[in-house]
This record gives sequence, structure tokens and C-alpha cells, in this order.
Amino acid sequence: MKIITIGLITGLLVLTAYIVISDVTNFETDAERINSIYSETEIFSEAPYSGNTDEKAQHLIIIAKDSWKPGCEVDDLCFLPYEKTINAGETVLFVNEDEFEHNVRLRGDPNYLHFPTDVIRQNEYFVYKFYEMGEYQYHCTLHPWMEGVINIR
Ligand SMILES: [Cu+2]
Repeated sequence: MKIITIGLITGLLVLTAYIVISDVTNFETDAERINSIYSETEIFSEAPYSGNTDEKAQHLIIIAKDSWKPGCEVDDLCFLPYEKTINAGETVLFVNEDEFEHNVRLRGDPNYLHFPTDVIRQNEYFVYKFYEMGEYQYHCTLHPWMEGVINIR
């Protein structure tokens, strides 16, 4: 009985440690990915006329590969991650890892994240700074199944 209890406690500790470490790793991966997007200038470039800030991005949203095909919405995998919560005044980098062009527009609002005529081509990115609190539902008008949410708190 004692051995089983010790075994269970050890198992729980290992599991907790794994969850904590993988969380931290994910966070670092996000920041590292932003850095590599900025530094790999032979691959990634800033989309012309997009974004609203020259500041460095703090958060990352990826326009997923093959999101031009219907189906990514089934598991909310068109924009990665589908939902993100950030603080007011923070910046988000949107990068297109799909081979087709996309846009990112706010839903049900004349506001936009970038100009309607503007598109983000493969490996292009733009940075947007969110000032006002609220829930921002956005989508791609070229592929209406592509949806995502940003919560500003
Ligand atoms: Cu699209």
C-alpha cells in the first residue's frame, strides 16, 4: 500500500513538472518563432501597407498552411491559435504560412486590421497593436471559413 501511494505521488509530481515545463517551452517557442521570422529575411518579409505599428511583436498568430481549403475550421485550425488573450497595448504578428494569399478583417465592423484591398502573401507578415479592450472576432474574406478571436483585457 505504501509503495503504491509513493508511486502515485511520484507519478503526479512527474506529470505536474512535465506540464509546467511544456508550458514554459511553448512560451519560449512562441517568442523564438517571432525572432526567427524577423531574422530570416530571405524567407519572411513585411506585407506592404499592413499593420499599425513599427513596434516589435509580442504575440504570434499563424495563418495555417492549407487554410485556403475548407476543413481547417472543423478543429479551429485556420488561424493558430484560434483564440488568443492579450493585454491592451500589446502587439500581434500575423504571418501567412500558407501558399495562398489571405487577409485578416474584423467581423461586423467597419474597422479592419488592414486595408480591404491588401492581402498577405506566403511568408509575409504584419504587426497590429490592439489598444481597446474587448473581443475581436476576425476572419479572412477570401476564405470565409477562416476565423479567429483575440481577447484584449
Ligand atoms: Cu484566406
